[in-house]
Amino acid sequence: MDLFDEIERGRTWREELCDGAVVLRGHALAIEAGLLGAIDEVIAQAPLRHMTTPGGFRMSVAMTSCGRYGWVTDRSGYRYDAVDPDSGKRWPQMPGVFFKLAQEAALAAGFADFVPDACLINCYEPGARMSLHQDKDEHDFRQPIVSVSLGIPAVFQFGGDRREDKAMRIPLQHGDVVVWGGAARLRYHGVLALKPATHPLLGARRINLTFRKAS
Ligand code: MD3
Ligand code: FE
Repeated sequence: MDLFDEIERGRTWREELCDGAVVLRGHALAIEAGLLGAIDEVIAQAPLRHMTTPGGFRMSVAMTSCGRYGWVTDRSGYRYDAVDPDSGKRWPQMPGVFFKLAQEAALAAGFADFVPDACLINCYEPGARMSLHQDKDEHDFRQPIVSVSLGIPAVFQFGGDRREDKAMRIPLQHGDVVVWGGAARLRYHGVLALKPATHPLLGARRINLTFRKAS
């Protein structure tokens, strides 16, 4: 069954946030077991870690990556790197179930031929947050970013083109997939501190996958 059948049957639905940003509510639910198994396999090879920002702060979100490139931050700055600095090895391959979901979601939002080469895995525990930022480390901003939310709920902040612009608050739940492209691609965004909660499959954690074309 593909995405379009799922929408027709009412198991998932779409919400357009603005030009270029589409929420596919519940779209990852049908493959949650496959996603969680693949996440465990990636994390076994490239463990989640709390990285340090260039300013010297420890991030409250634990991260790892898979695919050709991973996103890293340390005292020297932010970058995509083909090598995991913790292991000195390449990042784990992007699982097929990840790639297929990202490509299909992008297509449903009008972005044909999305070929992600990086998947960042963010893990939040209650209290963890991500302050407003832009995603600008990729080469081609015509390529969208696809995000997949799993586990306990979060409130996503979707701002404007300037940090001071007022941000919309969008609740994101287990199974929600969002495609951020076009005019939305460079907007400021963040995640409010997570409230304590437990999810039947993930416990007191939220895992967010973001698919990017870094190169
Ligand atoms: C809107 N992650 O990893 S995903 C990030 O929930 C990041 O972990 C958040 O922001 C998280 O960089 C949000 C949703 C998201 C991702 C990229 C975007 C929204 C975006 C890029 C442009 C606009
Ligand atoms: Fe981001």
